[in-house]
Amino acid sequence: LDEARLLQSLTDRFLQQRIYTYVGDILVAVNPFQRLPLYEKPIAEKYRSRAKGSLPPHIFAVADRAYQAMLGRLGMGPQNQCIVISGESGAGKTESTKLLLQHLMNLCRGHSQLEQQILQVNPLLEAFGNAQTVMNDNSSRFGKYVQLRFQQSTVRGAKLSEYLLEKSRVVQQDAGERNFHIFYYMFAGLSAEEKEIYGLLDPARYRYIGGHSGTQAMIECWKHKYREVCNALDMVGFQEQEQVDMQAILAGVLSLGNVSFQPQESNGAVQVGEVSRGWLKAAAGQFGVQEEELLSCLICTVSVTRGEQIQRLHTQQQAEDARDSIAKVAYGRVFGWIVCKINELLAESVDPDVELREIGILDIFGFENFVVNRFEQLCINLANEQLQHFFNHHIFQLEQAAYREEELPWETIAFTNNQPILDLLLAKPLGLLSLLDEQSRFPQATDKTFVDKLNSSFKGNVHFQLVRGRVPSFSILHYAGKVQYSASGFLEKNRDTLPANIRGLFINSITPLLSVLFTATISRTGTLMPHIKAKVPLGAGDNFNNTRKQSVGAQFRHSLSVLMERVYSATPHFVRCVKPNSRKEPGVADSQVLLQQLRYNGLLETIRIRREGFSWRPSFEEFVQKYRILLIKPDADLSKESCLEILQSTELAGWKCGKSRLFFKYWHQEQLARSVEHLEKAAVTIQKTYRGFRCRRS
Ligand code: AD9
Ligand code: MG
Repeated sequence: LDEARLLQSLTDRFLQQRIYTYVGDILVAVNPFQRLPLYEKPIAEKYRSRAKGSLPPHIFAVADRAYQAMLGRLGMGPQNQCIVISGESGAGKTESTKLLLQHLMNLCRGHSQLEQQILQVNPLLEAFGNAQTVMNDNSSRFGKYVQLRFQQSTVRGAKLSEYLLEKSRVVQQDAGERNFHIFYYMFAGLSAEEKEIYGLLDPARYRYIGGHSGTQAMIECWKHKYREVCNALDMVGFQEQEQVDMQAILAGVLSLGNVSFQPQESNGAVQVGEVSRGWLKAAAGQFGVQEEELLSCLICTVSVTRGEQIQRLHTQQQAEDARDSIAKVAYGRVFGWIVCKINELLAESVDPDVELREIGILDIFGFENFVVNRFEQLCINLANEQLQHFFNHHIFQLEQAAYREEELPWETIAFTNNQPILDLLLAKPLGLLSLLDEQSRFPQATDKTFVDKLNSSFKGNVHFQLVRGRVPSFSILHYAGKVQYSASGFLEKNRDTLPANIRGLFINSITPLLSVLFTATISRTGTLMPHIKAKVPLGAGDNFNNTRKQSVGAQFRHSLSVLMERVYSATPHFVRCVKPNSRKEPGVADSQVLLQQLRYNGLLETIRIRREGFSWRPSFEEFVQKYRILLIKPDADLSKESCLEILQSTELAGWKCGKSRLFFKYWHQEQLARSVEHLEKAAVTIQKTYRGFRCRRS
């Protein structure tokens, strides 16, 4: 099998609307960009406890396999599972996640309230965390890891971890992009009276949503989505007052965005004109704070040095930055709070002694390369590098190391290891993020001095390129291609400081939710802990004026390493999403676009290792314990000889025997499971017949 044939095969299948293909035990999903009749109930019913090879490849089969494996029905004992979905922006990760969740809930079959709540989490998160970008109309602007917790076959709880929401989108979007969906949904879905309550006017007037309104068809769709969000909020368990407060904060953010400033007058303070006063008043009203206090946060910074309050007046630029910081922090905190609230509402309530098993699903923001790439893209692409590394580690490194250790005859398969890129970004103390932190601590440092530092540190590094031009920039050669980053704003975004007076302003808000958001901190387990003095709010991604500041880069690095620990400790299932073309068109396969993804995904090497490799490697003891039933010899000793005896009694071919374990292809496991099933059925039949025979005799 070569590259051309793999491409041909995927293309042919795609054009016949067969979008799913297995590469060994990895599922490749080509985005159809249209609804296909693949997910109806009768089809879902088929993918229930079925051997993988017996039905066409499907995302439901991945869910089924993870579920069966979690329950220990695939011969390895019950184990935590994780499903890792990767692919560039717009490739179909979030859609795949939804289908996986839907099928997993279907497999539990309890129709419980919890299952319904879990399914409602997605529309909620998408409304607040997704937005239209040039690469995807419904692009995830945050990463998420959903952990479903099971007690035997029943789901008992769910936990959500959220990674780095792209808060900057609240205040700025590039051409062809939009703000977070929820803003448009609100305008389309709120009644005239409700809009009046929230002080919302014509959407075309708001700067933060770029004056965008939509076509009539879009507005209809948004209206429908708004109702979906409200239903989801109700279903998951958000109180009515919380929902009202949440929308008031969002309306306040929009009004605040329209406040503009004129240059300083003689007293040195920036001026706010008549029209802006109106917007300021509206924002203060929605935030439940005093207009003058809000104004003071915009036009000056207050700091306390040796017990003395020092007031520093803002320039026009600083006032605009303060306005945008308030908008970003308010939105970011609402999002963080939604996630915490979901975690509180969906947490399992079981006896701590009950052992729960877990299936995690990872859906992050895909690899991005825009015309202008910023700090956010660097973080997003770093997360994708990590994931690619995990994939390589699991598929190539671990596997080949195991063959060597067990002295199996094996010809090493080369793969592109992206460790050098991870080192470039993450190494301490000389990786890019560390250098950024170091520069962020110098008050005099600028984005330019940061790039100079990078240029001198990474001279000669093949993954780093210097870019000459007016704006300080640099390029990184990622596993998925070269990306040029504009360094403007890197230092500020990494520091992400929030002046103490802004925090004070919101703590004193009469809008209960705002006050909670700024008093509470978010614990390391992702729950909201009100009235605890804020330390470093994890996940919320912003810093207060306190001594133990942690940069955004450092927080992100930490949360990525926690995530990696989680996925490394579970049995992974991989779904590789690919985009058939860059124009979001159904039925069009662009071979260049496809080929590029197949190459950087390492799919060709994956095919080789999957064809030649052995995905299931039980020890001799494990194997005999599980399959001695096939010999009908309960006392068979746990030795290599017993293993061979068992295997000779079956028709299995193509397995290998190492020093301490056996090596099987993934389908062997299914064949063995079927043999056991047959034997058990036969035993039951014999028992019944024997009983019937005894009855008749007596
Ligand atoms: V990003 O990294 O979050 O920007 P994703 O998540 O990989 O990206 P997403 O799942 O949002 O991409 O898919 C993009 C669009 O493709 C969706 O909005 C759908 O319109 C379309 N899509 C993807 N998968 C399917 C599918 N299985 N069936 C139908 C699909 N449409
Ligand atoms: Mg997505």
